[in-house]
Amino acid sequence: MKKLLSTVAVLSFAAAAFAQTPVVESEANNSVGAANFISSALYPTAAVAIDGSLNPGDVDYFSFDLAQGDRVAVATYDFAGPNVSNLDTLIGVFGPGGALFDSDDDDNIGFLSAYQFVVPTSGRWSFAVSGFGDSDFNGTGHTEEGDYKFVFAINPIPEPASLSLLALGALAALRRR
Ligand SMILES: [Ca+2]
Ligand SMILES: [Ca+2]
Ligand SMILES: [Ca+2]
Ligand SMILES: [Ca+2]
Repeated sequence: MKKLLSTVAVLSFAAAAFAQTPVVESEANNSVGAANFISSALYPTAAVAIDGSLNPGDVDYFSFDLAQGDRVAVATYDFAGPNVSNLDTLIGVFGPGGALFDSDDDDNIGFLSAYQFVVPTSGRWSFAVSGFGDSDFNGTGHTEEGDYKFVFAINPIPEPASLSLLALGALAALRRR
C-alpha cells in the first residue's frame, strides 16, 4: 500500500501544488484537535503545498476531509538550502477517530517523508509533520529546526507521458531553489 505511487508521481504532484499560492501553517496546531483544517477549496487542482516550520518541541497537524476510496499522497520537502535536505521529518497519519493509523520517516528524498494510501474510512483525517525522534507526534523528543513544505495530493490520475514531464518540472523547481 505504501508504494502505491512512486516518488516520481509524488514529485509531479509537488509540481502541481507549487503552481498555486501556498497555504501557510497557523500555530498552534500541535494536536489532532488543533489541526489546521485544509478545505478542498484550497486544492482545486487536487494538490496543495503548505509552508510550515519546525522547532524542537513543535509538531504540526493538518486535517482534510477524505472519502473512503480516495487515493492520497503526502510528502515533506525542504527548500532551506541548495541541496536536498538537512531536515529529518516524520509524517504521522491519523484516522477520523484521532488514532495514529501509520507513519513514515524517510521514504522521500534524503531524510524527508512520503506516504501514500487508499483511504479506508470516510471522515476528517489528520497528518502530523514532526522531527525524527517524536514517534508519538506530541512535539517532544526531536531536535529538528527549519522550514518545510508539506505537499498533499488526492486522486491523481497521471498520464505516463505527462508524468515524466511533470517530474522533470518538479526537479527543475527543486534545483532553482
Ligand atoms: Ca510549526
Ligand atoms: Ca505546531
Ligand atoms: Ca525522516
Ligand atoms: Ca514525543
